[in-house]
Amino acid sequence: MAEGTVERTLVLVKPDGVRRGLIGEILGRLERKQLRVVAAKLTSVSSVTAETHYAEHKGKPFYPGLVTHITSAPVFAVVLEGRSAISVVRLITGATNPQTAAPGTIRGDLALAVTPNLIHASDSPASAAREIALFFQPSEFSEYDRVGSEYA
Ligand code: IDP
Ligand code: MG
Repeated sequence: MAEGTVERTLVLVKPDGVRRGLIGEILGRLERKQLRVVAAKLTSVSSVTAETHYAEHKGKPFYPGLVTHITSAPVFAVVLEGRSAISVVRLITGATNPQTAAPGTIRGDLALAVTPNLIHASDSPASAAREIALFFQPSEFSEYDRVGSEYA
């Protein structure tokens, strides 16, 4: 079986996760999977950034509430790197609706409502590239040797 291409993906701990004090819990799960944090910051999302980030959902009934939520308090934005990082992070995140997300996933274990579902995770290489560029400048990335990286 192929080992998987090394990818980068954007994770946002959404305002509900920040306000509930779950940044560490959420990032801990992703770090223990051996994903590498290559950029990270606590940041407020402007309305313009929110509308750009969620452009694909414009016009849907939940869109206004989604923009209101993501701009309601800071998010913790992280770029994670690793083999098949995009699909691996989506699996650990769980289904969009926390009420049906599998136990063992972040949403399945820790959330209940749909809009405040703790975490955003890029869903494809194209989305990841677009979203990473929306939240981070090239100068915000760091390179380092992670202990145990020979097993990741
Ligand atoms: P995803 O975050 O699992 O990729 P998307 O379909 O891309 O899910 O939707 C983006 C976000 O919009 C969700 O994470 C959730 O916060 C919100 N959302 C999606 N569908 C609904 C809905 O039916 N009701 C309320 N909020 C929703
Ligand atoms: Mg999505």
